[in-house]
Amino acid sequence: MPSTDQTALQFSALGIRDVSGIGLLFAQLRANFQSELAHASETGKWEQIRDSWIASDLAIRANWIDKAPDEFKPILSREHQSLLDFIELGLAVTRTLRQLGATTPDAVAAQFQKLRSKFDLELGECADQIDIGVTKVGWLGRRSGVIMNLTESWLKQSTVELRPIVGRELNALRTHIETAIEQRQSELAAAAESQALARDRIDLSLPGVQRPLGSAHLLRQTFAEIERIFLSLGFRVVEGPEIETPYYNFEALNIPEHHPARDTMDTFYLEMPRGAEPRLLRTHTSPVQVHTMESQQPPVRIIVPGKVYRRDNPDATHSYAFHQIEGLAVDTDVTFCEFKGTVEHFVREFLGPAIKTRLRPSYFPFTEPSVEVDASCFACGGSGCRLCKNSGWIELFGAGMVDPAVYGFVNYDPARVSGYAFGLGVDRLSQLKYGIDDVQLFFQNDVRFLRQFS
Ligand code: FA5
Repeated sequence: MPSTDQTALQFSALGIRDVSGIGLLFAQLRANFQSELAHASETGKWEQIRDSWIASDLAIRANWIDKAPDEFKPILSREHQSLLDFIELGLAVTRTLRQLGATTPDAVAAQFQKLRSKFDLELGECADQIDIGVTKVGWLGRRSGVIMNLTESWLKQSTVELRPIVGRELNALRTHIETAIEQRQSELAAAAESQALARDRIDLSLPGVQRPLGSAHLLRQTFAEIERIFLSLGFRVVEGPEIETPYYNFEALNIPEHHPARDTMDTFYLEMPRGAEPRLLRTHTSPVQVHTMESQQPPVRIIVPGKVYRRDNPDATHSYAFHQIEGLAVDTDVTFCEFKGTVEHFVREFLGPAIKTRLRPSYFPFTEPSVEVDASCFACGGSGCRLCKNSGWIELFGAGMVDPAVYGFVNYDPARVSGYAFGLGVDRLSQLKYGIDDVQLFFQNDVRFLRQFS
C-alpha cells in the first residue's frame, strides 16, 4: 500500500521543499484511500482498510508532523486534519446504516445531520470557484460522490421500514447541497465582481491628464482678424490656385512679357513637358481678381487669402513663401471715395482707432491711380521713432483703382464699371502689429515664440 509505505518514511526522506509539495503529497494519499475504498466495497474488506488508515494516521503524526521543520508544521497539521475528515467521511458513506448502528428513524436523521454539518463546514471553507468545484464533485459526483455512495450503501441497503425515511433524508441532503453550492457560487461571483469594480473604480480625486492645447498660429490669427473686418463690410472670401499660368499671374493683370514689373516678381517655374503651357508659383494673390471677374459679373466684393511665392532671398522682411490677402471691389458706382473710406476703416479696425491713414502715389500695372497706404506710426503716435525711421508713417500695403485695361481681359465694360483693389502682405502686417523683427520666426516652429501668441 503506497500510502503506508510513504507514511513510514521520515519527513526529511520525502524530499519536500515547499508547501505545494505537501499539498501534492496529501492529494496522493486521498486518491490512494479512495481507490482502496472503492475496492473494499466490492470485496468487503472494509475493516482492513480502516485499520491500515488508522495506522497511517499515527505514522503521519510521528514521522511527518513531529519530524518536519517548524515552518512546515502548521500546513502539515491542516492537511492531516483534512485527510482525517476525508477518511472519516469515506468510511461513513461506504458502510450501511446498520453497520453504523443507525437502526431507528432518529438515528438515521442524526447520521444525515452529521453529513450536512460536514458539508456546510467544507463549503464554508471554499475560497474560490475551484474549491467549490472540488467540493461539488466530492459530494454530487456521479462516480464516487457522497450522494452516490449513500444511495448505494445507505438507501439500497436499508430495511424496508427505514427506506422511506432514508430516501426523504437523502433527497433533502441532495437539495441542500445543490442549493448551498449554487448560492455560494453566486456569492463568490458577486464578491469577485465587486472586487473587480472596486479595482476599476474611477478615482475622481486623481489629477486629470493634461493634454497640451495647441492654438492658431499668429499668421492664421492675422488672417482671421483681417477676414473678420472685410466680411463685416460685405466682402466674400474666395480662394484661387497657387500654381498659375503666366497669363493669369502677369498678362491679364496688364504685365506683358518684358515689362519691368516682372523683375520684381521673379518666381519658381514648374518643369513641364515640352510644348506644354508654362506654369509658375503665383507671386501674388492678384490673379484671383481675374479668375473671379471671368466667372462672375459685377458687383464683385471679394478678399482672397492665400500663399504666394517669390525668388526673394530670406531676410528679416523677406521669405520665398509668404502670405497675402487680395481685395477687389467692382461695381457700377465704386468711387475713389469708397476706396479711401474702406481702407481707412480697415486700418483703424486693425491697428487701433487713433491711427491715421495716408495714401501715397505709387505704381502697379493693374491699378490706376495706384497708391501705397501708410499708417501713422502706432509706436510713437507720429512724432518719429526707430520703427517709422523717424518719418512718423509706416508703409502698410499697395492698392489703387482697377486699371481699365484689366477689364478688357475679363470682358467687363470699362465704361460701365469701376473698382478698387488692394494687396495686403499678411506676414509684414503681423510683424508690424506685434513688433516681430524677423519674418523667419513665423516659419521656424519654435514653440517658445509661437506660445507668446496663443
Ligand atoms: C503686390 O504683390 C500686389 N499684387 C499688391 C496689389 C494688389 C497692389 C492689388 C494693388 C492692387 P507687392 O509686390 O508690393 O504687391 O507685394 C505686396 C506685399 O507683399 C508687400 O507690401 C509686402 O508686405 C509683401 N511682400 C512682398 N514680398 C515679400 C517677401 N518676399 N516676403 C514677405 N512679404 C513680402
